[in-house]
Amino acid sequence: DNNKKLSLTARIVIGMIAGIAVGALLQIFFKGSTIVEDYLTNGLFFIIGQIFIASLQMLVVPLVFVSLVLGTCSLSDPAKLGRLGGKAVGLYLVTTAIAISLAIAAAVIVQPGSGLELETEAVFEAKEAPSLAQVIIDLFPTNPFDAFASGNMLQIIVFALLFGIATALVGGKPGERVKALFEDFNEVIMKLVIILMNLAPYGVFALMAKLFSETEFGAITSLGTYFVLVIGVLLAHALITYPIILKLLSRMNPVMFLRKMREVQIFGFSTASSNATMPITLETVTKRLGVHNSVGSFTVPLGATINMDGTAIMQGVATVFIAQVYLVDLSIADYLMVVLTATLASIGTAGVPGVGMIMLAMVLGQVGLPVEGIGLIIGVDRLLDMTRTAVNVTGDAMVSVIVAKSEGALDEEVFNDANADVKER
Ligand code: DAS
Repeated sequence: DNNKKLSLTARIVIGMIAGIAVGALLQIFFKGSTIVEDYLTNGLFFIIGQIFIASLQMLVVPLVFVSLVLGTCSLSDPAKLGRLGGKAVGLYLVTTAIAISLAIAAAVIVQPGSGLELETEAVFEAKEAPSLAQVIIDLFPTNPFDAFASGNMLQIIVFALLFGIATALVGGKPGERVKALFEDFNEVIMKLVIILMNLAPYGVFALMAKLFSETEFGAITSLGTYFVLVIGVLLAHALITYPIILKLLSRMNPVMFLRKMREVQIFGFSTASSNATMPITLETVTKRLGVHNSVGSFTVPLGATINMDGTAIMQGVATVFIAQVYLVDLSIADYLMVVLTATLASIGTAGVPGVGMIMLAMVLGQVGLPVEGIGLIIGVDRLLDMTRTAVNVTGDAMVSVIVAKSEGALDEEVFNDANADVKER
């Protein structure tokens, strides 16, 4: 029965640790062996890892559309949506601003970049940060099927909201039938999510084994202070800021919250993609944390797209670090511009691997720092990307709980039940 079978979380943790161990051993004992490289690192591990991530991403668009239409047409009154949206977006922006301010303060105190002479690698061109007007205009899909095909998350969210509101307004037989249809679809897709979660130990193993068998950790030593500082602020944000905010705004138990978020954080860490992790975030938020689908189906996809506290933390530290290496003195106004640009830049970009570096180019451009400064830190960014993605998804879940609680849409019994939904897994 259940307690004999290892819990899914345990199996995923074992998969992660085994992957790291195997990868490290291969790097230590079989360095440069083409057999290992061709048949394992770039062979078996690569294939299994990519299939695992693809299978998660495969579910994102159908899951977001179906769960959000269902969630929206289940709302008692559509006016609630405005309140919900306002609270969610407000909290996402505030937590991101807190995150980046923490990061800048820490970097100004620790001075990770002072006295460093580093050569830079070639980097990409800085894209202009999107204007707020453009971001708002881009929210509305001219063709929903194109939004689906390109995975334009914000446009899918807007279309699903409109479709759900219209379904609720139609009411009567047609409304009921559409709602019933989406309820059944949602059950099926959620079952798919559970099936994929059971494949996670192997997928996480493969991702970790590949990463640790090929990553040169030497670069970290020369950027040690920068690397440790980013990790430190990320941990502080997840283990101190979030528990304080959760306790203050929802009175729910932060320890129970973080315990239940472990799996989601491992998915975020191993995939380095909030988007790919979204099905797990949504399943955990609704089935284990007790957030009603009418809230979670909106706040989780929205958060995965516009809420990236971990990314903002890296950008805060990286900006100060690069300014220090290039001996540029940033003023308070510059730092405020960094906070504003990083927050705005995170709204327009989806949660996929490496997007933080691309947004960093926008931030540097806005304060007149040399974009090639990214070349200094890109070498250690993979591990930092994984860690900050785990923080990003934690923030999405936390805001979902707070908003649900404030809307009376949080099942506190489920939240406080350590074994909620374990049997399903
Ligand atoms: N990997 C991004 C995410 O999925 C974060 C980042 O690139 O900074 O949230």
